[in-house]
Amino acid sequence: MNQDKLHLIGYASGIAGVDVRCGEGPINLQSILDNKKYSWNAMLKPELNASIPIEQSVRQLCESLATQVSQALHHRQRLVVLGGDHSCAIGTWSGVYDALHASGDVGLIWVDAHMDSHTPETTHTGRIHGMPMACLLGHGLPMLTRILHAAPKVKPENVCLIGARSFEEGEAALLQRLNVKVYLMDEVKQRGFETVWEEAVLHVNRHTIGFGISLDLDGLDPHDAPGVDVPVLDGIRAKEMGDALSRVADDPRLVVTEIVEFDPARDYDRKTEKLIVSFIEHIAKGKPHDG
Ligand SMILES: [Mn+2]
Repeated sequence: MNQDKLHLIGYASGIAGVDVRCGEGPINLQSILDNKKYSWNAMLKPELNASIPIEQSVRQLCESLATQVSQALHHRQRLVVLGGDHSCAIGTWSGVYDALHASGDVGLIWVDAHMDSHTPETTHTGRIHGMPMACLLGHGLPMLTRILHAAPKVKPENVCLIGARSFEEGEAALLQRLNVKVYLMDEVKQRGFETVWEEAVLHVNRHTIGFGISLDLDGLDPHDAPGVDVPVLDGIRAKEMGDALSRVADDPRLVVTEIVEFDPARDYDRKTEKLIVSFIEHIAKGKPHDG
């Protein structure tokens, strides 16, 4: 196995989000990324069958993703998961849990304009892409919280949210009750992204054997990343995010990076597409893990 190669998994689904065309994101990226530099482990697609409820399809897809992620980690591959809507996080971090929980807990930095911490009790839209953070913390539909294992996949003290600026009371209340560290966008602007990011890296590494990144592109400023379904003004600048990814790419504690919510149909000038490619290149330049 070539340990230098960066491995990619596509979650080609937008069925849990606002616009199903979000599912085209990883397919679009697969067509332009150089196959000599990257190894695609899988391109997961939802079963299109109107008689299956969406949550059932999402569960199946996330279970496949979790299995793929776990296998990649068992083979010590350096891995990036590409969405697709953010429901893929349920699969990604369930797979990380499956592979690593015997060794210890894994931390998670979640960059997002939203909190994604709704449960069926608090959601206004019913969409699962607004629920993955809650699911991973063990709150929500059992069919989504119990993928591969019944246990919660991350512990609240090991999670950091960065960039939130559009959220509802119910989900904010859940995160507050669980004492999850949240850097609202106001704080990011006041203190600077780099400062907040470095603090977050320390936070998620305090009690863990490593950490992951879940990057929802809508956490970025829509001027920099227009190709998303739920843009919110005044986000993190792409340059700062890219610099942060460059800095952590060499960090042996970085387990998996996930980049989600790319919708090519809403992109213009291929701006978001080029940005994602540059992010993946930053991560690919990092040193491979010691065997
Ligand atoms: Mn999200």
